[in-house]
Amino acid sequence: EIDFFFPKQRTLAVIKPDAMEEHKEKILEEIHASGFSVTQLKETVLSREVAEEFYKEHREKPFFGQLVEFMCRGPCMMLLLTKENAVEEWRAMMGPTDPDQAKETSPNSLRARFACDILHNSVHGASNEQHAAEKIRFIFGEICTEAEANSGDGQ
Ligand code: RTP
Ligand code: MG
Repeated sequence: EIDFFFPKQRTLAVIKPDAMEEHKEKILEEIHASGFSVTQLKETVLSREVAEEFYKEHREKPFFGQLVEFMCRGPCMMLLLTKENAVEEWRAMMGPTDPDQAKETSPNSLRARFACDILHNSVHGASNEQHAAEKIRFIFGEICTEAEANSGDGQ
C-alpha cells in the first residue's frame, strides 16, 4: 500500500447550517475530488453548549453570540479529513472568512461560491494541526489510525 510512504495529516471540517440544504452534496463531491479521505463523518444538530465549546477561542469576540446561534440553527456535517497537508489544503479550499474577500482573491473557493456573508460562511476548518487534534477529539472522541493502534505493545 503506497500510502504508507506519505505522511498523512488530519483536519476537522464542518459544513455549516447555511450550506447544508443547497450545497452539501457538491461540497462532499469536491472534497473527494480533491483527494481527501473522509475518515469519519457525522451529521448532527449542535447543542448551544457544544457550539460554545467548539468555538470557545472566540468567546470574547463581538460576534460570538450570533456565531453560536447560527451553528445551532440546523444540522451540521462534521468531517474528519485525511490527506498530506490536510489542514492547509482544506483552508485553501474554503477560502477567506469573508466571501466578499474570497470572491476577490480566491473565486474558486467554497466560500466565494457558496457563503452568504462573513458569519454565514458555509464551512469551517481547523486552523492548525494542534487545533485539529483538539477538535477531532472533541467531536469524534478518542480515535486512532490503524498505524497508531499497531504501534502499541500488542497486548
Ligand atoms: P472557521 O473557524 O469557522 O473555520 O472560520 P475562520 O477560521 O475563517 O474564521 P474565524 O476568525 O476563526 O471565525 C470563526 C467564524 O466566526 C464567524 N465570524 N463572524 N461577523 C463577523 O465579523 C465574523 N467574523 C467571524 C464566521 O462564521 C467564522 O467562520
Ligand atoms: Mg477559525
